[in-house]
Amino acid sequence: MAVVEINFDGIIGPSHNYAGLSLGNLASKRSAGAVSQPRAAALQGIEKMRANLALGLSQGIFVPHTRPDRAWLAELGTDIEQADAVLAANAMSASAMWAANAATVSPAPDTADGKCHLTVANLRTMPHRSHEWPGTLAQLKVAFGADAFAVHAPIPPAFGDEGAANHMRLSTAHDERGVEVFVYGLSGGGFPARQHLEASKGIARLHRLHPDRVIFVEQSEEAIAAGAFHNDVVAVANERVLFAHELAFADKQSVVAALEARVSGFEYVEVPAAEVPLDDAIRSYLFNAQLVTPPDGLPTLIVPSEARETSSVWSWIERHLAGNGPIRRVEVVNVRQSMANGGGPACLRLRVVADPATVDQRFLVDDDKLDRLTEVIGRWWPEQIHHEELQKAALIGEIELARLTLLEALELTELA
Ligand code: SUG
Repeated sequence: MAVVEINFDGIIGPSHNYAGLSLGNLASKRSAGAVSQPRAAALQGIEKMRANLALGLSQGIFVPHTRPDRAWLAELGTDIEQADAVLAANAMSASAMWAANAATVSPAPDTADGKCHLTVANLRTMPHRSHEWPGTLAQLKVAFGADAFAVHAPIPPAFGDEGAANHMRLSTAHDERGVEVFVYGLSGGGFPARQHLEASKGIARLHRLHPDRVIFVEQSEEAIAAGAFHNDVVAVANERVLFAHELAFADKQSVVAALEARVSGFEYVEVPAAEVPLDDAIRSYLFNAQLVTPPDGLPTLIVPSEARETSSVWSWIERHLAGNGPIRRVEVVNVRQSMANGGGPACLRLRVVADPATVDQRFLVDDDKLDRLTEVIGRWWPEQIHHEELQKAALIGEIELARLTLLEALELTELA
């Protein structure tokens, strides 16, 4: 089989909750203290994958991490029973669901050694995310253990790296040589800039990318300050198309010029602030959409329901579809539980361009496997979590058992 784009979605874990841990992520702050619904959340994620399969796309999964992360708490000299409430919430977060932050991926056509390179993200800016990488790395090593891949350890924590959420790839087709765009932040006003230029440069070197086919782009301070804590909240690329908000980049002209010079048939689709204010774009996650090319060839934007409910955004989409723009179809998915802590359709997935035959098949799904996952989640995932319950023994027991049951169903108990 040929090299295709596979979307690996993080299965939303049984500890999914609203602890409000992410400074600079406005949805996370808005939802702090709300009652979460892990079962409904995970089932929403499964339905999104089902919709992608129905479009003819290749679909993979990553499994939830061990929560609470007892090893991490032990490194801090405590445990889940004794830890103070905030530290306990940091150890219980299901944030690994947002697979766009799992790793940065450079597919084989772009690299000097013809391997698909993956660097696990260190996620060092947010404490609750900083301990994801060992669990992610363990999965990447199994899923991408074949010779076709090179899996790298995280960039040293001196430099923040948040993975594919700050990385875009443009190419005439997925299996053609591409240009990789690394977006970093210098300042975010009152909010942290999570992606550091040194980290991005390190990844480009480790992945053996040709310097002429790599572009480093500064994210605009205004976008970060408005709540775009990752570039994928204000921009998304697929094949020849870059779809971005007018205020996404510090120096838009140079990004567009660099891509025009390097990608044949490059198309830039810009949404002006006058039509969709930055706040509307961020609240609706118009750009945290999956921009994909299904086998029927119609470039498709998979947006969250919130995009349809935001009038400026939906009007822009309708005008674009009615005109002759490059996005030819829009699909709406319900991922409200994830959206409520700032994770849209694109946050939930990691794109890997590879031959599916080279991936450990346990990480790939079809409708039957999704049916089995639905059963496990429907039976074992907690229905709801009140924020004050995060340290309760009964809930913790339920969460640990749920994860183990899932690993058994997927025959992935080596990750237990
Ligand atoms: O890192 N939210 C995640 C959302 C990640 C979205 N990913 C991409 N844009 N690719 C984050 O801010 C919320 C945690 C909480 O509310 O407790 C959280 O971690």
